[in-house]
Amino acid sequence: MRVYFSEDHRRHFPQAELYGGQFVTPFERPSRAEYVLHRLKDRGLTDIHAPGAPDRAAIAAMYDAGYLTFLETAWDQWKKAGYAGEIIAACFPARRMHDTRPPRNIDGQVGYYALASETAITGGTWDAALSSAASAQAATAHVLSGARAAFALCRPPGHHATADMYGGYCFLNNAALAAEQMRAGGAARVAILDIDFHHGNGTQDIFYDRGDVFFASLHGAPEDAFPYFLGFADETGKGAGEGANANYPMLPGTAYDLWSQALDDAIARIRAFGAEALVVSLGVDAYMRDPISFFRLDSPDFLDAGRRIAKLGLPTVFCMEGGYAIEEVGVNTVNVLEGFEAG
Ligand code: Q9C
Ligand code: ZN
Repeated sequence: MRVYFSEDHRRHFPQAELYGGQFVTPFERPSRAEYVLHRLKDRGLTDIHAPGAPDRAAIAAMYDAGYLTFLETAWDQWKKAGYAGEIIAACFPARRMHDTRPPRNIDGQVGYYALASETAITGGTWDAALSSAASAQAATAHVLSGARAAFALCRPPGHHATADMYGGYCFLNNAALAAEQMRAGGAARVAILDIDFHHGNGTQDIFYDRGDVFFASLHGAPEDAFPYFLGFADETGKGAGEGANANYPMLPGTAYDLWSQALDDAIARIRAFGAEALVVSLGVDAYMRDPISFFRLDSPDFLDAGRRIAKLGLPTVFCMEGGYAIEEVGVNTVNVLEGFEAG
């Protein structure tokens, strides 16, 4: 399986994540990608390519123009305001306040475009986010040209990003861009399967009223897990998208016996939907030793999950999402890919 990866991911490396009332070294850090890359090479998956330039038109078509301008200019604005630290959101348009009037002031803009405050923006964040999107786009182009599957080793991840909000370590929704590209490339119906521990709120939001893109997410129940305010089982889509959204919220301590039942159900739904192409949001934070998550999957379970996903028989793009048990991120991620190739 071909892999797309950009070294530019390193340009996003904030010093700070707001966690438990303290600033800590971000869980989402550059070494995550290095561990995945190392494991790929160890296992003989050495067909690794740099993605080339991102397709900016495809990004502009999916995204809010004000949001893209914000991401591109936020660091300069922040510096001009005289701030010494990294960009962290500290105010939000909360209930009964205006959430459709972007402020002129940079602090206001940050709160307006952020969905959470754990995610810092630095001088290299925008270029890194673009390079991550470029990997997803290149992997998708490769699959559209006839390959069975490709892996986009995206960093930063994407599935929490909506068309106009960043957060949860995400800025551009790589999997959503891949799915839309599959549609443009001729797949009448596309499915996105999100196995990251966290609900893919951004992906769900982008396609919620669309009947041509099915979204299924396996995740920690919103009552207990970030992003807290979306991902309930009764979110089934709206308008033309009614029935094209499937959430599988699960409780703390969920292990592979239950998780794999949800996976099988999601796979059956994708088959019934008639998807012609598949995008997998490949997070491995469902792992038992993940430091910020509460499922109990073990490394061999990821092999089995890959095998089950392969049974769909669809052209498939894998986009890297989360996974924070740093040293095991490589093994678990590549296990999904190897399971898929064996299945
Ligand atoms: N106390 C991804 O896996 N912080 N993002 C949660 C928990 C945000 C995860 C705080 C986690 C975001 C791509
Ligand atoms: Zn996650």
